This record gives sequence, C-alpha cells and structure tokens, in this order.
Amino acid sequence: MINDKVLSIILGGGQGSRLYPLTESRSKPAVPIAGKYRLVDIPISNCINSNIKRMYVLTQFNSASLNKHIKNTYHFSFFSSAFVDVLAAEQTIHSDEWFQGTADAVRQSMHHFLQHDFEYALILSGDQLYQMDFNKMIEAHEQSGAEISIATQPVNAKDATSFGIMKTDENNVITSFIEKPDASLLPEWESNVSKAMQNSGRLYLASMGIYIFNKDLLVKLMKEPGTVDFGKEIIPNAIGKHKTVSYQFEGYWTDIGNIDSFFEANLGLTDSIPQFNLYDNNKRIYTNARILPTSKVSGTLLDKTVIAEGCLVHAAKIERSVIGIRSRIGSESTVINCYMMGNDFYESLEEIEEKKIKIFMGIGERCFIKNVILDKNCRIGDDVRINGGKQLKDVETDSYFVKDGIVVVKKDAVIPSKTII
Ligand code: ADQ
Ligand code: ADP
Repeated sequence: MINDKVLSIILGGGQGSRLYPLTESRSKPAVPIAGKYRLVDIPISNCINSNIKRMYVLTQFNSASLNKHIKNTYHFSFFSSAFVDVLAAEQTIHSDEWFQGTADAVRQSMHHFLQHDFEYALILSGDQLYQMDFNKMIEAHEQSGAEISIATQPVNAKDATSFGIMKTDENNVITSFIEKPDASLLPEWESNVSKAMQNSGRLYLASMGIYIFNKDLLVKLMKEPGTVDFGKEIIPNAIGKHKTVSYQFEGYWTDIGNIDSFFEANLGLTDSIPQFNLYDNNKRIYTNARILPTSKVSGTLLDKTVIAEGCLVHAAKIERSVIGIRSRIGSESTVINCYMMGNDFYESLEEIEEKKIKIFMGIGERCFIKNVILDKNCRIGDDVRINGGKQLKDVETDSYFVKDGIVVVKKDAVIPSKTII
C-alpha cells in the first residue's frame, strides 16, 4: 500500500562542511553510519515504514557513492509508483547556481515535484537519527486543519540555541518562531511544555526541521522570491499568516550534523539499551543487501561492540566501538571508542602481490586506536598509536583531521607503521 497523498522531499545537505572530511569525496546523504548504512537510509526507511514511497533526495552535489547506493538498495516493483530519485543542484535556463539554502533547493526542484499528484509535501532533514511514523503526524495535520505542521521536541537551554524555537497556544498553533536564538534571548522563549519536560529542564520547544506543507501553499510560497531557508525565512514569515501547528514527537531524535554528534550517535549504538533501536521488526532500517560472509573473530576480548558483516578480526581487545563491513583488524591491537566504517572491497592476494601493497586495508598489528573515526578503505600500518582526546589540537593533514579531540582518518588514507598521533 502506498500513501498517495504525500510526496517526500529529503534535504540531503548543503556543502556538508560540518561533517568534513567525511564529505570530502561524497555527498552528505552517502556518509556511512552504524557500520553498514548510509545517512540517507534513515529518512528513506522512515518513509517506507510509513508507506510513503515517493521520495526525492536533494543534494548539493552528485556523488557516485550516493547514486550507486540508492540504485543498488531501493528496488520497487515495476507495477508500483514508488521511487527514490536523487536531484542534485543543476544548471537550468532559469538558474545556474547551487542551492542557496533549504528553501532554495526545494524551489529549484519544484518542477520535478509537480510532475506528481500529491496533497502534502513532507520535508525532511537528511542528517538526523530517529524512527518516526509520519502517518501520525499527517493525521494530526489533517485534523487540525493546518496548512503547515512542524515536528517538535522540548529541549534544554544548552541545545535551544542550535534550533528553531517556538511558542504555541493551547491548540498547538504556533504563535511565534525564532531561528537559533541567542542565549541572551532565551528567557523570552520558554514554551508551553508538559510538567514532566519542565521538571527535566526542557523548557524550549524546538523545531526538528521536519515539515508538512499543503501543496498549494508550498507552490505559492516557492513563487515568492528572496527566501532561501525554511528556518530563517519561510517558517517565521508564515506564522500568523498561515495556520502553522506544532506536532510534538516523543521518541528518540538526534541531529547528527557535526563530527562530535555523528561520533556519539554511532558509539551510542553500543550501549546496553541504545536509544536508537535497530532491532525492531516494524521499524526496520533498510540498506544495500551486500550478501557478505559472516564475520570471523579470533582471540579478541569484545566489550560493547557492534560488528558488521564480512569482518576479519584478530585484535586483542575492542571496546565501545562500531566496526563496519569488511573491516580487518590485526593481532594484538586495541581499539577503544572507535567508529570504523569498514572497506568497500577485499584485497586479493594476487592484487597485494601485483600492486606491491605493504600496508593492508584496515588496522595492522599491535596498534592502539582510541577516540577515532576511520573512514572507508584506510590503511593503518603496524605499531600505530592514535590516542584521540581533548589534549589534541584541531589540525588537518593529508591523511587525518582532528576536531574536538576526535581523530578522523580520511577515506583511502595510509598511516605508516609506527606513526604516533
Ligand atoms: P539546520 O539543521 O541548522 O536547522 P540547515 O543547515 O538549513 O538547518 O539544514 C537542514 C537540512 O537541510 C539538513 O539536512 C541539511 O543537510 C539540509 N540542507 C542544508 N542546505 C541544503 C541545500 N542547499 N541543499 C540541500 N539540502 C540542504 C534546521 C531548521 C531549524 C531546526 C533544525 C532541526 O532551520 O529550525 O531546529 O533544522 O535540526
Ligand atoms: P557499499 O558496500 O559501500 O555499499 P559495494 O559493496 O556495493 O558498496 O561496493 C563497493 C565498491 O568498491 C564498488 O564500487 C566496487 O566497484 C568497488 N571495488 C570493488 N573492488 C575494488 C578494488 N579492487 N579496487 C577498488 N574498488 C573496488
């Protein structure tokens, strides 16, 4: 069954500078998460689980890995109207510019959307970790007679400055909205939240950047020139003019738009009871079915560790880490607090001999690797010590990047044996 009233528009990312260097050679939706998925699998899976099966992914630049992933993963029946299409910023007769912001991305792609029949546009962010049944939000939207609905969550003062914050009346109609308020303004922006939320200090009602627009209104707003962002212009301008309603979402939701939150969201999957539940029959997260062999582990003490398929692990110890597909870790190595994205392929013995490869993909022997993100296909030699942490200054080299104490080893990078970082 397909919900044919709704067309989904996934905002796949601007320049992706906050996730740099993971976005150096790929667009943001293609960034690998949780050892086997890509960022874009989250909003797409939420849509599929809500029976919304017509989706556009808007991205600033087309990357081979994004297109390949979507093509290999989302196969719908020939007889169905379901699709996932990537729209990259493109030059047309009307525009030769990149998407200037979220609303501009939607505006420039409007001619594609209007080829379909739909009543509601569901606009989603591409860099959030959550599981949500959008049908409940659509039902609430219809019942309230709103023209725009915004999914919301109460947040504390520390987080409030990173979000759009709003006030609502007793019917959840939004009466005022401010995008990312300065901390000094917060006392004026306490919202109508439940007692339980007040008691836990979550006094501010934040936009989750998830919107439902009635199609006719979206078409009208996109014709008005000069608006670039939903958060900065479209939403604040709509308040008071068009009925805009808050839909409070109770479940787990987190923004993974920067290296620190991306790292923590991934490592959070190793908790005894992770807030983001991948082990649920009804809220499945889809990804490329790669048909990989099982993982083989030998002589390793594993604690709070998630290991994807196809890995060959000989490490001494792995603690609080996510080990991605086809990873290889050599003997006597210790891996703590790491997100290792894994490898795109296996190197055959013939290949290793022919190309005279000295450092294999993955982590070598006797290494100590802590507080690190290892992007795909990197090669860490033997006796390497990478000890990430707040003592390290932010720095960038050809092969790695340090941000807030997290060391990100770049895709395809080679870290020679005995290196110390
Ligand atoms: P931000 O997340 O800071 O705030 P923004 O940077 O505009 O807003 O990103 C929203 C989504 O659109 C992200 O997934 C981003 O990758 C994507 N995006 C950004 N620029 C794009 C472009 N040019 N083309 C395609 N996609 C693009 C927004 C709202 C806040 C709200 C938070 C919740 O503005 O009000 O609180 O989301 O996370
Ligand atoms: P993913 O696991 O990231 O979804 P796939 O498993 O579908 O991607 O494919 C991995 C990629 O690695 C493919 O693009 C494949 O062409 C590429 N690849 C396979 N073998 C090699 C090789 N020996 N050298 C370089 N790239 C390779």
